Amino acid sequence: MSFITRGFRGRGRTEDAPPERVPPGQYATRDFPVLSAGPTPRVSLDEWRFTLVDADGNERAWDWPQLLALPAETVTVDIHCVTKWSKLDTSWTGVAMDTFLADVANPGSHALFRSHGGYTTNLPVADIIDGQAWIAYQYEGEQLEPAHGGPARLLVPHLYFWKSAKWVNGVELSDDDRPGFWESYGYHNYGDPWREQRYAGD
Ligand SMILES: Nc1nc2c(c(=O)[nH]1)N[C@H]1C(S)=C(S)[C@@H](COP(=O)(O)O)O[C@H]1N2
Ligand SMILES: [Mo]
Repeated sequence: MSFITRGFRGRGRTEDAPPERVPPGQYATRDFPVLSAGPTPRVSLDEWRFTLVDADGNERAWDWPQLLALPAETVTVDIHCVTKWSKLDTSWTGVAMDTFLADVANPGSHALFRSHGGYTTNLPVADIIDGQAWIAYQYEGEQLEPAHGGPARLLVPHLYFWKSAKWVNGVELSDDDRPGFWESYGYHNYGDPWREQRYAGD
C-alpha cells in the first residue's frame, strides 16, 4: 500500500521524467501553468489576422480561414519556462513558420513577434525556420484556450517559453535585432534553456 500519491509531490512535479530531457535548473511538471504579463485578450476569429512584414517592408496577412487552409503539422515537444517548470511531451497543431516564409524573398536576420495586448519577443530568423517554430492553434487536439494563447500562439520549444508569444498577431522581419518585452527587462536576448540563458549576461 502506498500513501505517496501524485498530490503529495506538490505542484504536479514528476520524479519520473528522464533527466536528460530536463534542462539545468528546471523541474518537470504535469501541470500547465498560465503565465501572462497582463489580462487575457479575447480575440474573435472574425478579427483574427497574422501579419508578416518582410525585411523589405512588404506586408502580407492571413485571416483565420486562410490560416486553417495552410498545411498543418502536429508536433510533440518539451517546453521550458524560465520560472523553472518544464513540461514534456506536449502536443500542438499549427502551421510551421517555414510555410509563412516560403514566398519571402528577404527575411532579414531577425524577427520581432507581436501579440494582441502589446507583448513582443525577438528571435533570430535562423531559429524560426527549418521546422523549429509554429503558429499553433490546437493543444492536445483541442482548440487552444485563451489563457494559453488562443486563438493562436507562437510555439518555439527549443527556447525558453517566453519566446512563444501568446495571442500572436504578427511578425516583423528585419536586419535589426530589437529586444522584445522580457528581453528589454533584463531577460536573456536568446534564451537557450540548455545553456541556462535566463538573464542578460548568463
Ligand atoms: N502575449 C504574451 N505571450 C506570452 C506571455 C505574455 O505575457 N504575453 N508570457 C510568456 C511566458 S513568460 C511564458 S512562460 C509563456 C507561458 O505560456 P502559458 O501561459 O501557456 O504557460 O507564454 C509566453 N508568451
Ligand atoms: Mo515564462
